[in-house]
Amino acid sequence: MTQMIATNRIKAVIGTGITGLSVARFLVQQQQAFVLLDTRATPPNLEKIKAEFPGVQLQLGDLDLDTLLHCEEIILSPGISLETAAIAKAKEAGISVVGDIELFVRNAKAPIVAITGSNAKSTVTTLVGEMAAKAGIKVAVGGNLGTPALELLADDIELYVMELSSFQLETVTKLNAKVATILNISADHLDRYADMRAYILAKLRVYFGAEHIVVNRNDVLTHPPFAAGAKAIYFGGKADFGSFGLIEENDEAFLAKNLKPLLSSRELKISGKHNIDNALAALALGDAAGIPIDAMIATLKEFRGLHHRCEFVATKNGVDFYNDSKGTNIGATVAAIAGLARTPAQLIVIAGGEGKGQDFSELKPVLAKNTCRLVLIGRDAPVIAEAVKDVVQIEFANSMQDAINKSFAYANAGDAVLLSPACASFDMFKNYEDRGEQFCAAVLALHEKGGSAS
Ligand code: UMA
Ligand code: ADP
Repeated sequence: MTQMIATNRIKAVIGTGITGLSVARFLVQQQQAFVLLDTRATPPNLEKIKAEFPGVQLQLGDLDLDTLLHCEEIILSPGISLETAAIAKAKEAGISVVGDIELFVRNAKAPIVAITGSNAKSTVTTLVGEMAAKAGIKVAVGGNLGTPALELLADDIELYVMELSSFQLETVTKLNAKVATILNISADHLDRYADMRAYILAKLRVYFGAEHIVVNRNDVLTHPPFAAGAKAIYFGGKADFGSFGLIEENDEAFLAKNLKPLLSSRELKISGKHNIDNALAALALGDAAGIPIDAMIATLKEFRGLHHRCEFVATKNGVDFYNDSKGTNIGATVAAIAGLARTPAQLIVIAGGEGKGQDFSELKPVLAKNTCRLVLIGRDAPVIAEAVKDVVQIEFANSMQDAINKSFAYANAGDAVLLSPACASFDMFKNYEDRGEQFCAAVLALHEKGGSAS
């Protein structure tokens, strides 16, 4: 391998996370020489890399521009921005900079369903994957969801269902998806992008070369500024031709294709109005990808949602508890509150953590419209309180246990308690999963008022 990297056909793989590892393995299979770089002095997977790729040159710390300029192509991990000085300079000098998704697209032999958006990506990706599997299609599901794209490549796969982040889309030239969607857009990752425009432009790349595009009728930011011959299918809102929407009849809502009802929203196991949108999006994507309607309906009747996403935990003294720890930005928490509010009964929302510089006044309309009460935790609790104090009653709590105790004390039978932080978790917890697990454990251990622990 060391001799191979002396040639000018060398590639540079940047990042030793799970993406970088998957790229390195792929290049070994292709008998392609590469050098591996990571900007950190002690990055992850070092031992694994040394054992698995013993001859490969490893460069740690500040990226060496000279090395990059001597490579025919740079394969960048999603956690590193294209704006990083050495990468921007190499690009300017004419070196191709791509990501693992570009390599995946060049090598995938089956159609791709490509799913991005600020929220709901994992839920919809999983749903479409389960719909395809139910129909007997040999499907591979991954991307930002967990399994890196290149690890999914196999000759017998009939359909790829891919969750793609804006970071991954930045380095894609032409995705050529069979079906592509941006589910919704709200502020996120503004620590990486100069502004919302730059973030949205990255997301829009999902539509490049798509045969069908699935568009959220209620979110204009997801609409492509170009049509480029793709067939558009809408989801959300009232049922209509060319769309997957809702038919409301006597207090009941039916999910429909064009104007034909498919199933009642009451048959869904996932909670909240926003999950009806997610079900409609999955139907639209699956339909365009050729998944039979019957298999999709059967999946929707069984799918219980993913852990930590508006997940029902327990009822205590008539109070329902929901864990939405994955609600890590304002857009997610707005959807969770709107989806689960039960006015005139109260929705007590536990929020807070690391606020990532978001403008929390964007929570005001949904808090004002519904009967809510806020219990705030974490570092940015005072920032959130300052932004929304005019429209909602607020309490502070110093731990998850304290937040649950306070919420339970305020709640009456018929009310609900929702953990949907609108923030990152790292100030108090290992990650969002840890935060959700602590919430669930404390809820399950609650002593019912006037009864014994259950
Ligand atoms: N890093 C450096 N120097 C480097 C390379 C990476 O400091 O040279 C840092 C990055 O800034 C980042 C961390 O290392 O903080 C991980 O970056 P990475 O690109 O090596 O990440 P991977 O481990 O390969 O995981 C990536 C996705 N991570 C990111 O985009 C940050 C994973 O999404 C994804 O599951 C995986 O590829 C497989 O496709 C995670 C994520 O947080 C879940 N995604 C963001 C989100 O969902 O909001 C976009
Ligand atoms: P992602 O992979 O995009 O983070 P998830 O499916 O993991 O998406 O859901 C993350 C959070 O997004 C959920 O916990 C919920 O708060 C919120 N959410 C779910 N569906 C929607 C939707 N349709 N619109 C806005 N927010 C949503």
